[in-house]
Parts: sequence; structure tokens; C-alpha cells
Amino acid sequence: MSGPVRAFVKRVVPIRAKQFLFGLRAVAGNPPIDEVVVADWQFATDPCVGRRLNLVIPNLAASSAFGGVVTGLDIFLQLAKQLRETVPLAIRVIYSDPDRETDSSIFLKAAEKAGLGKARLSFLSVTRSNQTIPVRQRDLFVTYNWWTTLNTQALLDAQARHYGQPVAPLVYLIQEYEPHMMPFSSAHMLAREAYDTPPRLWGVFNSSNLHDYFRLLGHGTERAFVFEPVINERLRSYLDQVATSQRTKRILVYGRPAIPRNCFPALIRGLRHWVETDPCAADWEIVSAGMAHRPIPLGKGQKVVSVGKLSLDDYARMLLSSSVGVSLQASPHPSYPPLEMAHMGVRTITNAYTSKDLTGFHPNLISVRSITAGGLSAALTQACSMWGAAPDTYADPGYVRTQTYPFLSDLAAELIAEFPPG
Ligand code: TRH
Repeated sequence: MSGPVRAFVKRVVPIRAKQFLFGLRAVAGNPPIDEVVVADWQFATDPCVGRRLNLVIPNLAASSAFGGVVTGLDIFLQLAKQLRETVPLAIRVIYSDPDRETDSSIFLKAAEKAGLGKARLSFLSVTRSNQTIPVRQRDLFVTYNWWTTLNTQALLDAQARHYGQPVAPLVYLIQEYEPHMMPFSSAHMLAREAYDTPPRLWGVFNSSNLHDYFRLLGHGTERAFVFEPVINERLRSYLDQVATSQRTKRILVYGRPAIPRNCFPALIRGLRHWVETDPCAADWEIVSAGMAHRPIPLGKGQKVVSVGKLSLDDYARMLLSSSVGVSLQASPHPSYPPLEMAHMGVRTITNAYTSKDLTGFHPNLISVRSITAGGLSAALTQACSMWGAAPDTYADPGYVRTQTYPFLSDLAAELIAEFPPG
């Protein structure tokens, strides 16, 4: 695609048609993600004087409503609730990359559950990269990832210029070191810029491991609100069965072949090495959960069989009846499955990464520094050799806390002070 044609496509073609065009290009090679997501949203005055809190998120769809998305939504809703206890507040959700799977009922149900109701709630789908977005004088924004942050910061700058007020802080839900989710590229650079561009970045960090790593790489914030992962509410109700549940000789692996950070190839190599070298391996069943894939032979007649992505209740039952778990993540963030496995009494192998080392977080956790076939296989042999001994039922007080986001009252109080006077 030539330069002027590309510029034309970026500027005026609706996002669905644009995705189709880029899809055509993908036959020859994937379009760089920044071509699709970095936008040029146009500021428009919204004369309404009421305060409003905006969530800017790529999309909400059933297929991705778990893990980080659920946490992000939860934080936003709890924050809105706390703000509403003090000031009248409208809420707007802006989808930067809506598609046919977009499902606002996910937000509405969660809002209902959080006690926010449906009043003063609105949704805006951005379908053109130069779409005009109405901004009030008293609009504050919470963003979900690097491109929603970059796109939104331009609106904040325009808001400050237009209404003649200081630039508002931008609350960014930082749940992963996003530049590492891409190869060295313009998108990688832009993801780094999302941390360094906002003059008033208020980072909400999912885990102190991630916050440490963020600082280690030289980024800073005006304000940092850090919280540790907390047990999923649905899984919490199964904790009292950990001590008594009947377990079989089953290894449960978090198997997501399409998600590179979950290190699926290393996982399979480790399992193959273990089957090859541990005479006890023949007695074990190996189940993969997280994403459907074909059975994978491991040698000596053994195989990994995928059960796909289980419902949370089935996942809990699977954990309670398994003895050993493996869940890898190439990232400073611990990810949820190793913490869930360990707390459900599964002897769990996970990996360290720079400042992340989960040794000591839970007695059922084995943290490896090496994910080579030999490294993982040795850890599997160690974990499987403990078969028969009762699993540890320790519950980390931080992980099972009921006050999910302890920083929220500080954040809410500080944000209220940031709304310009009406
Ligand atoms: O959203 P996730 O894919 O990942 C992220 C990563 O950890 C990411 O790096 C971090 O930024 C972010 O969370 C905070 O979710 P994750 O950690 O892989 O957890 C998956 C969730 O899915 C977990 O809470 C349990 C649940 N689950 C099921 O519901 N069914 C299943 O079968 C399995 C295996 C998991």
C-alpha cells in the first residue's frame, strides 16, 4: 500500500473496513499493530458541566473477559463507586477497537454487581481513527493499555488547552510490561512511550513485581498505586475443600499454545524430557487447560490432552483433584494460574523472571530459574515424588484478602481533588 493510500485509509475508512484491508495485507505479512491502533482522535467540546469518569479500553467481549480484563473492569467499577459516594458522577466506556463480539452487557452486569446500577452510564465505540470524541471540562480518564493511553493523552492535552486548565492526570491500569509483548519495532517503542508520554501518569500496578520491573527499566510516574493479585471470588469458595479433596496422579499444565508468554514449547520439551527420564512418569495423566489444542504425544505412549478453557467452577474442580501443576509466564507479572494452583493444594512449578521469584510465596510453589527441558523435568520429578504427602493448605493473607484494592480510597480522594471546580 502506498504512502498516500495508507494515510487515506488511516484517516477516513471505518475501522471494520480498515481491518478488512489490513487483513488482505496480512496474506502477505501481518500489518504492524501500530498501523491499526494508533489513532488521531479529534477533540470536541462537550458543554455538560457534570463530572464524568471514562474507561478507555480496546474492547469487551466474552472471549477475553477473564484475567487482566476482569481485574481492570473491577478496579474501574470500584473506583467509580467510591467516587459516587462523594460526588455525582457519570460514567462512559470508550471502546477503541470494537468488533462484532463487543458486548456491553459484560460491563452492565459487572456494574450492577458492583452496586452502580445503570444510571448515567454511556458507551462510545470508536469506529474511525480520526473520530471526534466529545470531552467535558470535568472528564477524567482511566486507560487500559499502551495505545488507549497514547490516544487518550492527546485528548487530555486538548482538554487542558480548550478549557484553559492544568492537564488532568491519566490513570493507566498497568497490568503487564507491554513493550515486551511485541518484537523490537515501532509498536514496541510506542508502548514504551505510553509510559513516558503522559506528563501526569498515575499508574495502577498489578503486582509489586511488575512495579519493580517498570522502575528497573527507567520509567516513572507522578503517582503509583500498587496492589498484589487477589484470589478470584469464584475460586475463593472452593478453598475450604483443599485439605480434604481426593487427588489423582494428574499433572495440570496451563497450556496456551497461541500465547507466547506462556512458554508452551518449553513446557512440552520439559514434559518430554521428564517422560524420557523419570520411570514414574508412566503412572501420571497430563492434562492441559487454558486453550483448546490437539493431543500432543510425549513419548513412551504418554500424551498431553487439552480440556480447553474450563468454566471457573470446572477449573476449580480440576485443581482440587490434581496433584502437580505447571504454569509458566515469560514476564515479571506472576500471572494468576500459579497462585491459584498453589492455593488449591497443587504442587506448582512456575518460573522466575528478573525481579520475580515466587519462592516463599506459597509452600506448594516451586520456582525455577531455568525452563530448559532439563530444568523443568527436574522440577517435575521433584513435585511428583511428593505424591501421597498431604498438600500444604496455607493461604497467603495478602492473596486471600477481602479488601481487594487497598489503594482505592487514596486514589478516589486524590482524583476528586483533580476535577476542576464546576
Ligand atoms: O488475562 P490473562 O491472560 O493474563 C494476564 C497475564 O498474567 C498478564 O501477563 C497480566 O498482565 C494480567 O493477567 C494481569 O490471565 P492469566 O493470568 O493467564 O489467568 C487466566 C485466568 O483464567 C485465571 O484467573 C484462571 C482462569 N482460567 C479459567 O477460567 N479456566 C481455565 O481453564 C484456566 C486454565 C484458567
